[in-house]
Amino acid sequence: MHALLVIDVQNDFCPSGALAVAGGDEIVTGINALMADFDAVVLTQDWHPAGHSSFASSHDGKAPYDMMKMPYGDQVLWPDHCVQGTDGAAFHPMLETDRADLIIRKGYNPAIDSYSAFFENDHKTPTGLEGYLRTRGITEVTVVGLALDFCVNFSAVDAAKLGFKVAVRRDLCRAIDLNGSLAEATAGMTAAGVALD
Ligand code: VGL
Ligand code: ZN
Repeated sequence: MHALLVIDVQNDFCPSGALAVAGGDEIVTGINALMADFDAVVLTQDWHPAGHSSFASSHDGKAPYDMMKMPYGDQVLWPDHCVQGTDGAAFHPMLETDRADLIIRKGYNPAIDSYSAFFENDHKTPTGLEGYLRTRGITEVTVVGLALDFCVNFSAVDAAKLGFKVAVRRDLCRAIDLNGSLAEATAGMTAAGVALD
């Protein structure tokens, strides 16, 4: 059984959004077309409370894209984005959300960011997605969405570490590419055994 995992195709990651990823909206039609080919479709939604610890605005003297040491490791500080209930946190209006079997939210813990669909950024706290996929008999996952070098990357690597067979369709992803993050993500996914299509 094979699941399509659609990562964070939300307004704030599309052009004119708060954390716009170049070309983020170009992948929506292709993702919609892919949905019918899978046994399960799962969407993730970045879903932060206002004042989230990953926002630069939550820390005196910090600017977006600065780094900060958190108890769980290094964290990029982002512009405020995907605040729960806002239009920026909503899915892109053209994304066929009605076809999703499951929508899983992440990043709701004020103190920890969550790039991966499987674990928060402490790499320990589960989101519950692993159990959902296993109990549905899923062994294989194809990952698409935003952003390739952050949430797609962490989700794909965690899925591979958990023993799923994983492919990333890079034509249906777009990257932020911050300080070499895309090259690092590509190397990390390859090392983890993720097939990069
Ligand atoms: C993401 C940065 C912050 C992503 C989410 O979806 O890749 N990136 N929050
Ligand atoms: Zn976020």
